[in-house]
This record gives sequence, C-alpha cells and structure tokens, in this order.
Amino acid sequence: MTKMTSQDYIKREDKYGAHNYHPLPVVLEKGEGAYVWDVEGKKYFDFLSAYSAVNQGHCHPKIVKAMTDQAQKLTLTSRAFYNNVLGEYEEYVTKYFGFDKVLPMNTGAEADETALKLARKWGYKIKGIPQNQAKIIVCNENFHGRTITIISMSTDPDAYNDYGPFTPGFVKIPYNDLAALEKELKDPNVAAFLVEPIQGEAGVFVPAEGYLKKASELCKKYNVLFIADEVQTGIARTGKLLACDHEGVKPDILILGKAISGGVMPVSAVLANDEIMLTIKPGEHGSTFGGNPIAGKVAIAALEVVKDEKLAENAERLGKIFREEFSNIKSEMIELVRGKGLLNAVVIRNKPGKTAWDVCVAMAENGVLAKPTHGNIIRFAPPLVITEEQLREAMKRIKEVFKKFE
Ligand code: IF1
Repeated sequence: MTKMTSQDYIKREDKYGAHNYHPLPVVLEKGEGAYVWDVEGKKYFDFLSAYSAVNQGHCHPKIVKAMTDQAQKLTLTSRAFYNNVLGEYEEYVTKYFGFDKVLPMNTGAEADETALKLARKWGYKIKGIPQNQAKIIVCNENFHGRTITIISMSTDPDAYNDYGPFTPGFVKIPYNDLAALEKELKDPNVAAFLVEPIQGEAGVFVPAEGYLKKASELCKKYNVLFIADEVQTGIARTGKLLACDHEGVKPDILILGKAISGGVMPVSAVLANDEIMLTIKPGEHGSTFGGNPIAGKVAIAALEVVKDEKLAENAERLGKIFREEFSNIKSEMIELVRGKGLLNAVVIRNKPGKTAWDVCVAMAENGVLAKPTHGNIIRFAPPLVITEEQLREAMKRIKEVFKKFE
C-alpha cells in the first residue's frame, strides 16, 4: 500500500466529511510544543494554536499524562452519582479564579449557553424581571459559538443566515461604546451584558483602555450582570491570566473553554458566586460529559502548567516583541498590527494575488501556519510556550514571505 499524500487525505475528507470549513491545504499528523508536522514530515510553527486552545503547547506531557492516567481508572460516571475527582477539580478551579462555584461543561458554546441561562434565571429570581421579559445586551461583531441561540445574538450573516427563527431577548450595541451600553442598561428588564474582553473572531479588536472597567461599573450601577466570555482571551493568552485582569475587572459570570484543557479534549467552565450560581436547582441544567473525571484531572494539570511555566508573563513579553518586529516590516500589504499578549492580528490590504489567504499559503510553505479571518485579517496566536528564539525564527520566515510579495 503506497503512503497517502496530503492530497489523498484532503480528497477523502472532501468525500466523506461535511463542508463546513475551508482549511488551508495542510494535513497535520503530529504536534509538540509550538510545532506541528504534516503527513509529509514538514515541520511548521503553529501560529493559530487551534484558535487559542493549545496555549500550553501541543501534547504537553503533563496534561497528556493526567488524561491517560485517569482514563485507566474511570472515564465517565455522569452526574447521577458522585465521583472522587469532580470535587477536587471544582475546589481547584474556583480557588484558582476566585469564585464561589463552577458549573462544568464541555464546549465554549455550551458554557456561553449556560451563562445565558444563569443570567436569565438570576434576572427572574433575584432582580425580579417579569417572566420571559429578560434582555441580554451583546456587542456587534461578537462571537460566542454556533448554537441557534448564540447565532441569534450574532451580527455576522455567515453565522445566522438561513438558521431562523431566532431566539429573542438580545439587544445589540456597538463594541467599545460606553454611551450605547449605558443607554440600554437603563431598561429594568436587562439581566446581563455579555462581552468578549477582546473580540477574537472579529479580528482581535482591542477596546479602549478602561472600557471593560467602566462597562463593569455601569453594570453594577444598573444591577445588571457583567459576563466575560474569556473562552479565547483567557488562560494567559493576552499576557494576564484573564484579559479582564488587565483592568482589574471581576466579572459576575466568567466563561472559560479551549485552553482550560490545554487542547487535549473539550472542557469548559462557568464560574460565578453563590447568589447567581444557586439560582439553578437540581435538574434545571446539566450535561452528560460535563465535569467528567478525565476533564477534571486534565483541567487541573493544564492550569498548573499555566502557573508553573509562567505562560502569562511569557505571552506578555513575547507579544511586545511580536508587535514591535511586525511594525518594522516594510510592506504596503500591511495595514496595521494589533493585539495583546500573544493574541495578535495583522490587517492586510488585499489585492488580487496578494490577499491574506495568499500570505497564509505562502507562510505555510515557509513553515509558519496561520489562517485569515474575515477575508483580510490574519490572526497570529502561537502556543504560549513558544521561546523568544523560536518566535524570532518564525518572524524571520514571516518577513521573508512579505518580502516575496513586494
Ligand atoms: C469555529 C471563531 C475563534 C470563541 C469565543 C465561545 C466560543 C469561541 C470567544 C465557542 C470559539 C472558535 C470556534 C471555531 C473557530 C474559533 C473562532 F473564528 F469561530 F470565532 F476562535 F475566533 N466564545 N471559537 O472564540 O467555543 O463551542 O467552539 O468550543 O466555530 O469555527 P466552542
């Protein structure tokens, strides 16, 4: 049997798999730290980190060991019974982030949905909003997942077209606009404001200094829950443990996903204090795999790695070098570079044959993997374990690519 080529793998996926993605023509087989290898053995720097789920680097030995050890003992009990791991994880993660309680789920979307349900429940039970009148404020260009309720909040036609009818009860305001937020907060039926501290999918939109702080203060003033979706910006990605930490903001509800498991399996979490969390009673929410023993052990290991290897500090320091180096690249293709920590994006002036996609294909050929979002924005988000030497080597290759397009 001859060895399959990348094209063989691509053709097979095209035949048997849904066409809900348009991947770069790269077929990966192995990952380790900041590197991945394709089926032809070509080595790449991974500058996407599975959309910031692999902050601890690919196949981190400590996290993989936690997973395989637990998998030999007990994988899943469901929540119909107790097990010896869930409480250990719940205590660890609530103390780690400073909240009374955690509601464990699996994907980011499930965690966002859980936060929406908590906000509505709190709105009716505690704030006293009339039944079925609760409103939740969201920002234009948000991304919180792909469920029908979540895309009901979206302003991106690709996310919501032909998926109606939509879930009601959402008010959309411009991101980074405190006046627009305050105007809506005055409505006594508003239960919560859901926001990404940095809008990742939209193209790494970093709001003005103080936006998060002021927004959380306005929410307090009007008795509205401030919900931070840190699925992508959390777990040290932006140079602090949470993006909210840059402004000392403590959300009422914190949503985590992706790198809380180091990317080895789906783990997500919703954290809140008792007044909010205890509005959900037994039997009022759940999930088959939510909080399973493997997820618990994996998340503890993944969070220990963040602290032990000082990933936030590394992201802060190397992010500055990345943006500095990028601003020195003289290319009329580059409109601007923006970001925080190691969550950065470059806006490309697309021209025929010189689009963000063309740049990403050329970078892949030069051993750096990244992917465009919204046509002309390239997100650069390497694993936070990347060393300065590796970053500089990757930058050298990125510069070579832009030079080629001159
Ligand atoms: C795709 C985007 C990134 C997220 C935030 C919740 C979720 C995500 C802030 C849902 C997920 C992923 C989903 C993936 C690509 C990726 C993505 F481009 F779609 F938006 F990262 F920017 N909150 N983001 O970023 O988490 O249910 O996926 O575990 O759907 O294409 P999930």
